Amino acid sequence: MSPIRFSLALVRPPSPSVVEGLRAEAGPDPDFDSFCAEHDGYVRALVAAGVEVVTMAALDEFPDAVFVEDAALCIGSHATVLRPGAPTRAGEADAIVADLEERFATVARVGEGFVDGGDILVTASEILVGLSARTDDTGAEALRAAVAPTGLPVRIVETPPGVLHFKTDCAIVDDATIFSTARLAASGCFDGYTVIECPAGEEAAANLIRVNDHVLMRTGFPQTEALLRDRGYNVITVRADEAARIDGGLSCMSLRCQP
Ligand code: CIR
Repeated sequence: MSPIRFSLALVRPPSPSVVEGLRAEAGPDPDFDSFCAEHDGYVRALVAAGVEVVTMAALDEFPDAVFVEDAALCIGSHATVLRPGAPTRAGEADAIVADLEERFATVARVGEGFVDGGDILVTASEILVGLSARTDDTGAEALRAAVAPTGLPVRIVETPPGVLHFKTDCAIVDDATIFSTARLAASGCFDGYTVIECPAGEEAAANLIRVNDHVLMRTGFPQTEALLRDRGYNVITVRADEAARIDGGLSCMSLRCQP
């Protein structure tokens, strides 16, 4: 199963409550209208990369629900409903079940502990789960059981201290090539993979996504963009400044899949 080929992406538009989204450090609220405009641009980029985009209902009761990746994991025709680790996000799991059941042959659930989709990196050969403030051992072990039908082994690793999610700092860009910050790569968790290191000072660009023949990355990181273009990637830049105000990036705003 290819970790970079997708036919479908599920997204959830921001709702007005997104201005109350969680953030690790106090800072200005996102602007709702600008967030919507940026989300539209993100959807256009996904379409340009060749996926059909399904827009699920916005959820005003969950300010962070636009970050739909944290509530589920989709691999082939198997979906897994996760258990987001932030108390205000727990209900996003139940809210996504019907959308998954409509589209996937099998839907499993993580029944205990906590695991956010932002802490899960799927490669061609394994599923890496980064323990973090949102993902614990119990959740990671429950995920191991829930994804058994995919045949991919789960490897539990560490997320660097102070980094929200494992994928805040890395992304898969080819079957066995990872784009990673130096601080995450230094942990050795990508030994055996080819690693492209994120330029120092542009760590906020590391949460990019490979979608079919394109790499989608945030606008405003010229060294990263040049590095990826030099390596031959077709880069699409996407503005995501409002999501960044509440610690969101590109991977978390869609569930990319091939059901
Ligand atoms: C949160 O703190 O949960 C949201 N404000 C941001 C979630 C970003 N999700 C992700 O990187 N997977």
